Amino acid sequence: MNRFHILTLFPDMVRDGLNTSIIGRAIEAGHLEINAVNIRDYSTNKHLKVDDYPYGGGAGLVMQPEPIYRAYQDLRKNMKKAPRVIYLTPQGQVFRQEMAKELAKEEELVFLCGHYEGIDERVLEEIVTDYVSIGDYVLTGGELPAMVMIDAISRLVPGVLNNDESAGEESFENGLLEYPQYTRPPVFLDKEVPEVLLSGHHENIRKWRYEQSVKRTKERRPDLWEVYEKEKGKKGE
Ligand code: 6GU
Repeated sequence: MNRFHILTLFPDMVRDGLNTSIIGRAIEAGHLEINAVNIRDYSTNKHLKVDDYPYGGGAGLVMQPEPIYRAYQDLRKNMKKAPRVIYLTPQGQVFRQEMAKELAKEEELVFLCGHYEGIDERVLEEIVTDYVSIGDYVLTGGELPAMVMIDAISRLVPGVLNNDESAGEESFENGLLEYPQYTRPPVFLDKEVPEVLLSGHHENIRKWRYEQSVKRTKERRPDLWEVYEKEKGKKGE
């Protein structure tokens, strides 16, 4: 069982976004738990204010440290050890499958979602263990990145995917992009399904799929292909 705590000003967005399809089913089955915490609930301001103008001037508002710190402490008191706290920021390390695998081993994770022009640095220094970005572009908040990470991590948690879903052959599992897939009908817009897939010859199918993976990776992700070739060299293949 994995428990995800999300500190956010938009808890409904995270709850609704993760309550569907495979992740929703896994929550229902008790493999995952999503605890979306509203940072605003920890404001002591009479207007429930959680942000203020940046010292030194500049555009936008900065999230204040106290409500976030109180929300974190409230979580922490129910945990045996200090959890990893992931702050979603374009200034973080870029999220990859390897990191998803590593984080899937953690029983509990805390995601801190910022908004506006960011969060007061002092609370980040105090509680954040990992700064993570989901790619080189700027989003309006950390909620979508947190949901992206939770989806990628969850499907690696035992029991979340069923046998049909968890092939382990998908893109990045072997460093190559996945081969093309086909289903019925056998002919669509005059295009036939590749004959080898109808042959029942498992070894030929395996070889064809590998070749397609290589071709696709070279064409679409030459950067990944370069890494794959280097790794092959190291393994002496
Ligand atoms: Cl994690 N947060 C925001 N606000 N923008 C991003 C991001 C994260 N990753 C890429 N862009």
